[in-house]
Amino acid sequence: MLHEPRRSRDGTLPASERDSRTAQLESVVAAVRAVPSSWPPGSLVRATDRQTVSAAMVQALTALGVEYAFGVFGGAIAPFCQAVSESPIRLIHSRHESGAAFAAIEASLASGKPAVVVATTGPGATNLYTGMAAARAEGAKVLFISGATPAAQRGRGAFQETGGPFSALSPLFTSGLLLHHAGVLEDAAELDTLVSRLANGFARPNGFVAHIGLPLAVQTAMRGPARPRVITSRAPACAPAVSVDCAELLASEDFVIWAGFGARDSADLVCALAEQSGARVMCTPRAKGVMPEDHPLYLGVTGLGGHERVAQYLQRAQPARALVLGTRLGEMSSFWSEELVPRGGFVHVDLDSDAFGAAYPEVATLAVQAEIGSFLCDLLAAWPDQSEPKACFVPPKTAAPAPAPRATGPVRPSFLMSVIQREIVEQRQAIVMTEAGNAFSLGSHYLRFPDAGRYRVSTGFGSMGQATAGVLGAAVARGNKAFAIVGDGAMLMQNEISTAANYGIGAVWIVLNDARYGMIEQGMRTVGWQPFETDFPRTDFVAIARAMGADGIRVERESDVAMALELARASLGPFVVDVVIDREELAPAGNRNQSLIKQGLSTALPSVTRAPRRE
Ligand SMILES: Cc1ncc(C[n+]2csc(CCOP(=O)(O)OP(=O)(O)O)c2C)c(N)n1
Ligand SMILES: [Mg+2]
Repeated sequence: MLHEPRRSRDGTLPASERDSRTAQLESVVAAVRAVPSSWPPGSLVRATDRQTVSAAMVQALTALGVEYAFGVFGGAIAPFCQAVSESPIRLIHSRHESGAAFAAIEASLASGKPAVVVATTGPGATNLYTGMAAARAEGAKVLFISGATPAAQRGRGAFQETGGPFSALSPLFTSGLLLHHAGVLEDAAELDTLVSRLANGFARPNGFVAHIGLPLAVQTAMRGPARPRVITSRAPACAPAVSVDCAELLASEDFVIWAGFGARDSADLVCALAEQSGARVMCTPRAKGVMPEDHPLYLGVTGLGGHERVAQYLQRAQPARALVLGTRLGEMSSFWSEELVPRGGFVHVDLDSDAFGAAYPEVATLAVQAEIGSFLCDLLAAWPDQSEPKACFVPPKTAAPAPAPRATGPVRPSFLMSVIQREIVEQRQAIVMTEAGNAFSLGSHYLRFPDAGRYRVSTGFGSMGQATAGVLGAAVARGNKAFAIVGDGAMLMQNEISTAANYGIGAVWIVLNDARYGMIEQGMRTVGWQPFETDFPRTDFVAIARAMGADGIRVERESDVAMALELARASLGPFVVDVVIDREELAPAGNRNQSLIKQGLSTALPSVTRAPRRE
C-alpha cells in the first residue's frame, strides 16, 4: 500500500496530494516494470559428476525455485522421492494425493513459486485428477510427477499400468485443456528439453500445470546434470498507443473498475488509478483486498457472497464503462448479471485472450491482451493531467457494527465471521481461506481485507477439500499460521490434519459444524424443494483432531468464540476450532440459486418423500 493519503469526502485525492504522490507512484511502477529473470544464475547448475535422472531433475527443480513437494509415495516413484528427500526441497508425505495437490496449489499461490506433487502409478495418478483441474483453474504453478509403466511392459497387464497410448490413463499424459504440458519421460536424453519446457512454463505470469510420468528405469538411469538454456521473461505489455487510447476513452466519462484475481499483484496500481481518476472499485471474490476494503472508493464484492451496494451504485451513478482487470467474469464472480454491465460495455484487460467476450458475449468489449501491472503503469503514465475526478453518488458502506454475543443458542455464522474479522484478519498477516460450501459466501460477504493475497477462495473449480487440505500449503509456504474456514462435510472429505500433525504445520481449521451439507440444504429450500438426504450425524472434530495427533476446542456459545480463536492463534501446531453453528441463519448466497434456475433447475419439483432416518 502507498501511504494513507488525505482524501476529499468522495474518496478522491486533492490536486496537491496527487502531485506529492507522483514520486511514490513512480517507485511502484519501477518495481512492476523490473520483471526478474525466471532462471537463477548459471552457477546453480554445475557440471558435476554423473547422477541419476531423479537427482538431475531435482537439482533443476530446486534451481527453478521449487521449495515444497507434497504427495503419496509408492514403489513406482520411490527413487524420485528419495532424490527429493536428499535435496533442499521440503518433502511432505500426505494422506491422499488430492490433499497433496491442494496443498501444492496453495503453496504455489502463497509464494508465487512452483510446487511439486508426487504420486505412484495407477490409483496414485488418478487421484491427482481433481488437483490437476483445480491447479489449472486457479492459475497455480504445479508440476505433478508420477510413476509410469516402462514402455516394454505397457499393454501387457502390468500392475497399476500407467502411461502411453494403450493405458486407460492416457488423458493424464496428454497436453491440452487439463495440462499445459504432459507426457512420459522415456529416456534420460529427454531431460534437458523437459527442464527447458518447465522453465519456460513457470516463467509465465498466469500459471502452469504439467504432469510427467517417470518409468522406474528412467528414474535410476545415469546422466550428467540438466543444463537447460537461460530463460528470461518480461511481462507482456500492450503497444503504447493502446494505453493512450484507453486512457482517453476512460477519462472521457465516468467508469468503474472491476478487479479480478489477475490484478492481485498490482493492488497499488489499481488503488492509484482509482484515486487518480475517482473511479469506484468492485472486486470478484478472489480479488478481495486488491482494493483495501475500507477505502472510500471501494464498492464491494460481486458474485457469490457479494454486496448489493455494488449494483445500487451502478444503477444510481450510471458509469459509462467498466475497466475489467484480470477476471473471466465467470458465474461465481458475476452471475452473468446484466445489472453489473455499464451502458458503454467493458474495457477488458487480461493475459488470457480466451477471457474476452466469454462470460458476456453480448456486451461491447474493447479487449486488451496484456499483463495487468504493465498495462496500469502505461495507463497511469498516459492519464490526462487535466482530468478532474467527478464527485458522484457514494452509497453507504455495508459493514454493520459487530453484533454482541447472545447468551444462548448455537453460534450464528455472521457472528462467527465478525469475531474472525477482529481476532484473525485484523490481528495478523495470515492467509484466510474459505471452502466450497456456506463458508465461501460467508467469508466473501462478511470479511474485509486491507490488502491483497490474504483471502483465498476457489471460485472457478470450487472443489470441497481445496481449503481443508490447501491450508497446509499456505502455512508452510508463508512460514506462518494459515486459517481455513470450512464446512463439516468438506472436513470429512480430507484427512490432512494427520499430515499437519506429523510435520508440526501451523494449519488452523475453523469448522462450521451444522451436521449437514448446509449449502445444498439451503439451495434446495431456497428454490422451493423439500430438502432430502442433506443431514449427517454430528461429528466431534476435536476428537478427530486429537486422534490424529493435533488439538482443538469445541465452541457451542457465542461468548466462547473469541477465546477459542485466541487459543488457535497461540497454538504451536495444527488446531481445530469446532463451532456448532446455528442452522437457521441463511448464508448470503445471493443470486446463486437464481443462476441455477436460469440454467434449468426446476422450482416445480414434485414433493419428495423423505426416507426415515437411520439414526
Ligand atoms: C468435491 C465436491 N463435491 C461436491 C461439491 C458440491 N458441494 C458444494 S457445497 C457442498 C456441501 C458442503 O457442505 P459442508 O462442507 O458441510 O459445508 P456447509 O455448506 O454445510 O457449511 C457440496 C456437496 C463440491 N463443491 N465439491
Ligand atoms: Mg455442513
